[in-house]
Amino acid sequence: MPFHVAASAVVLAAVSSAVVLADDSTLAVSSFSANAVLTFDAATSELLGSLVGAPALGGPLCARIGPDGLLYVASEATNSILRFDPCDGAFVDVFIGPGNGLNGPTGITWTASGDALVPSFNSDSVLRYHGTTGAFLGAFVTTGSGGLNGPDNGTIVGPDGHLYVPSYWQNRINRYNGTTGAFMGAFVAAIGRPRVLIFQGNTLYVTTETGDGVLSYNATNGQSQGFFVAAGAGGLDLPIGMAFGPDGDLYVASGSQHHVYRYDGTTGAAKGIFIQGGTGGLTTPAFLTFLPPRPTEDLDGDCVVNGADLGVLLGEWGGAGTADFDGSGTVDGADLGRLLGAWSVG
Ligand SMILES: [Ca+2]
Ligand SMILES: [Ca+2]
Ligand SMILES: [Ca+2]
Repeated sequence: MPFHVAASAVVLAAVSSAVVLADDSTLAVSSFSANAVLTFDAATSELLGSLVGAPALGGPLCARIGPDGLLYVASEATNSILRFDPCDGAFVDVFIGPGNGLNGPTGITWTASGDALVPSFNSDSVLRYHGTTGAFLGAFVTTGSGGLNGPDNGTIVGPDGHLYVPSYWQNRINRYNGTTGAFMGAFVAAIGRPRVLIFQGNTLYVTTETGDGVLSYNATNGQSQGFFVAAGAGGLDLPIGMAFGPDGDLYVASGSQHHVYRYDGTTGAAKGIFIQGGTGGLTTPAFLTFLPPRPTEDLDGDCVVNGADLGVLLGEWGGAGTADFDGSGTVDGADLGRLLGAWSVG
């Protein structure tokens, strides 16, 4: 389990230098053709390992942190939505299994009321599931509504609460009512093979496979703002996965070259290849997700905040130490309160 080994190495480093924990972010990359979700150090791009233990991971597309803090992975080839612990990469459970309406699930997103919505690529619909139990609640967007054809992995509930669906074969981004699922019209009427959508500020960013770049739109009215990452910038071809990093840069993955490229998050200017295609078997990087750093209250780095961490804190009581969460210079009751507040996280 290489992911665990790498995580332990980070912890050992943290013991000698508490600063290491502050830059502990991980980039998860769904490697569609390798049937794996690989993890990389977000600062150095070093390969850490992969999500482990899933019984049936095939053709992973969207991998998104859910309302419960777990990592949800759409496993298209096995008609499943799987859950993983984003801290140690361990498999948690099958949240939605085959036979619940799924026919090529590409993504997952959540309504304001907490239901999970899953685009089903081959049935041209978006299905609704109970957000806690995963129970199938029927079609949210019915088959072919608004001409939907190939709802893809960037499907997401936008800042206005409505559902935005990249309709792959239709070359369009459709909008559906976030409460009823009713078609509201094409938000973007013409875009070549749209894949991943990101709302940031008042801008909608979209990877376009055939456009070889990242297009940008006014997030309120869909008005085009042109290319943010120009066609072919830095060598980019067939972009699919995309995410903004904690450093503010935009990371964009090429489905044909298998690289993860890096672009200035403000100007869109190319900054080179961040992860080389083939690293750790990386092929067809279809989705990028930056995972939250491990909670600082997890002092021993085992991804659980429990008595072991309390023991570390008590051992430092009254002095300086890694348990001085608030930086007051002393490990005391305020730090204890924080640890107890984070208890059993992981
Ligand atoms: Ca279709
Ligand atoms: Ca711990
Ligand atoms: Ca303190």
